[in-house]
Parts: sequence; structure tokens; C-alpha cells
Amino acid sequence: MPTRDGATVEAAPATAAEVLTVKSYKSDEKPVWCPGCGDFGVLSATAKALAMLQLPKKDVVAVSGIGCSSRTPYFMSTYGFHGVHGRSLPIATGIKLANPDLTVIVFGGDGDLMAIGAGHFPHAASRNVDLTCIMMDNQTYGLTKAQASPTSFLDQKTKSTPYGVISRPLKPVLMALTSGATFVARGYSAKPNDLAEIIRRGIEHKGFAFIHVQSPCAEFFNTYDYYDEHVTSLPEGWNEHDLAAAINLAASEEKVHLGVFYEEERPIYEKAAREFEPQTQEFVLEEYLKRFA
Ligand SMILES: Cc1ncc(C[n+]2csc(CCOP(=O)(O)OP(=O)(O)O)c2C)c(N)n1
Ligand code: SF4
Repeated sequence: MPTRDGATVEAAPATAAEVLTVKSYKSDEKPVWCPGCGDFGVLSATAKALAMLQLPKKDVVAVSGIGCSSRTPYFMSTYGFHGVHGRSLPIATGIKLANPDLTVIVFGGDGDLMAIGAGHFPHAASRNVDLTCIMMDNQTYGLTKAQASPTSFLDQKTKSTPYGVISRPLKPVLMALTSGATFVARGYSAKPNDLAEIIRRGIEHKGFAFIHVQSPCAEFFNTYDYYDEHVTSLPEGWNEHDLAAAINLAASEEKVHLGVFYEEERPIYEKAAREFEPQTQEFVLEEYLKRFA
């Protein structure tokens, strides 16, 4: 290797493959979240899951919509796409279809995925696009300073419901199960090691993996005491392949169960779509436009 003064020096021997640590997957950008925000736990758990899998950073894309939780891609050193409110799933689907080799992880809040983005949710699940969708549920719109969200509790007093919420909260785990998601789980941001294991499994799963995370908003709706008291494990001997049992539990649970509710193998969308490739014809715009002449 020539140096600036023209002398030649021996090239350094190639080093062993870099071992990626939890820190490797976090960017130098300091999270702007409030102290105590549950989203810190989700970021750490995700970085831990990626470190367990040793996925090259260039092969991972974090996609989000808008919200405090949707800022997550900034704090990761992988590729990222901070989209528009409610549109993370269509963006992620496009990325995955264009390059199925990428690991695509979607981050969003209960507002982003269950309100403005709710129309996309069942379709991403039923298509079984190979995405990992992590919903950080704090039962409020944190970024816009605490309006009610689709998962807010009955009677919850918020800026937009000063007398209390009067609609029943949506059940994201139940929605994912009945929409056809092939991996459905729940974690808690205050249990980041368990959450990391769930995220690792979600990433490894081939198909649409939905991970519902209770991730409290320390600033506007602090539910740590509530969840510390209400979270519990899935029943002993839980069968992760029994859809009816998973639906029954998700519909009726009084406690907040953590773990993998359900997993099944089903053909994935991006693979099935590529099977049409031999039948596709070259698209010539000028020829196509002649139809309308
Ligand atoms: C089209 C559009 N409508 C509304 C907004 C305002 N807005 C920004 S974030 C947000 C909700 C965020 O709540 P959530 O997704 O639960 O995320 P959190 O901030 O709680 O993490 C809303 C309504 C917007 N940015 N764009
Ligand atoms: S407002 Fe709530 S959700 Fe947003 S960063 Fe602060 S604690 Fe987290």
C-alpha cells in the first residue's frame, strides 16, 4: 500500500469478522425521549435481539410512521425510514418486496398503527409479508401531548377526553390473530431481556410477526405500577400453535399476558408474488398509453 510520501508499507492483515454488540446497533444520536419512557427499553431490546442474531447492519431497515415511538429508526445505526403518520406498513411492504433479503422492522405507536394506520394493519397481516412489526403501546398520543388513542382505557381522562374515554379499547393482539398474523406476541418494555428474546424470535420468524409491547409514557400516562401488577406469563404448558386458544385468551384476558401467543408457518407474500415473474411482460409506457389514444 503506497503512503503519501511514496513509500510502500505492508497492508494490515484482514481482521476476523467484526462481532456486533448491542451498542453497534445504536446510533450516536441521543434519544430525545423523556426520562423513563418505555421506548428506551424497546430500543435496547431490539439492539439486543439484533446482536443475538449478528445481522449485518447493512441488511436491516427500521421503518416507522410518526410519534415518539416512531423516532426509533434515528437511534439505530441500521438503515431507516421515518415515514408519514400511519404509513409505516405500506412503506415496509414496498421495501421488503423490492429486496426480500432485507430484515425489515416496523416501529410505531398505538396511534400510528391502530388509528390513522389501522387500515393497513389487517392487510399486512393477512398477506403475511415477512416483517417484524413492533407496536409500542402507551395508550396515548405522546408526541402530541396526551390525547386519547384507540387503546386508551375506559374512563381514561386525557386532553381530548376530559370526562373520560367512553369507547372500548381495541385489542391489538386479538386483531393480529384474527387478521392472519403468523407470529403474535406481547412484551413489556420494563422487561427488556424477555422482550429481546421475543423480538429475536419475531425477526427469525418467516412471515408477519406482530409484537405488542406495553411501553408506558412516563410523562403523560405513567402506567408502570399498573403493568408491574398486571403482567403475567402465559398459562403453564401454553401451546403456541393453537389459534383458537390464542384468540380466546386475547379476547378475554384480565391480566396482561406476556410471551408468544401464536406461531404458524404459511407462505410469505413476497415469495408468492415473485412466482409470477416468469409470466410478467416488459412494460413499455408508450405502448400502454396507445390504449388511451
Ligand atoms: C396526517 C397526520 N395527522 C396527525 C398528525 C399528528 N400526530 C403526530 S404523532 C400523532 C400520534 C402519535 O401517537 P402514537 O402513534 O401512539 O405514538 P407516541 O407518540 O405515543 O409514541 C399524531 C396524531 C400527523 N403528524 N400527521
Ligand atoms: S411524551 Fe411519553 S411517549 Fe413521548 S417520549 Fe415522553 S414519555 Fe415517551
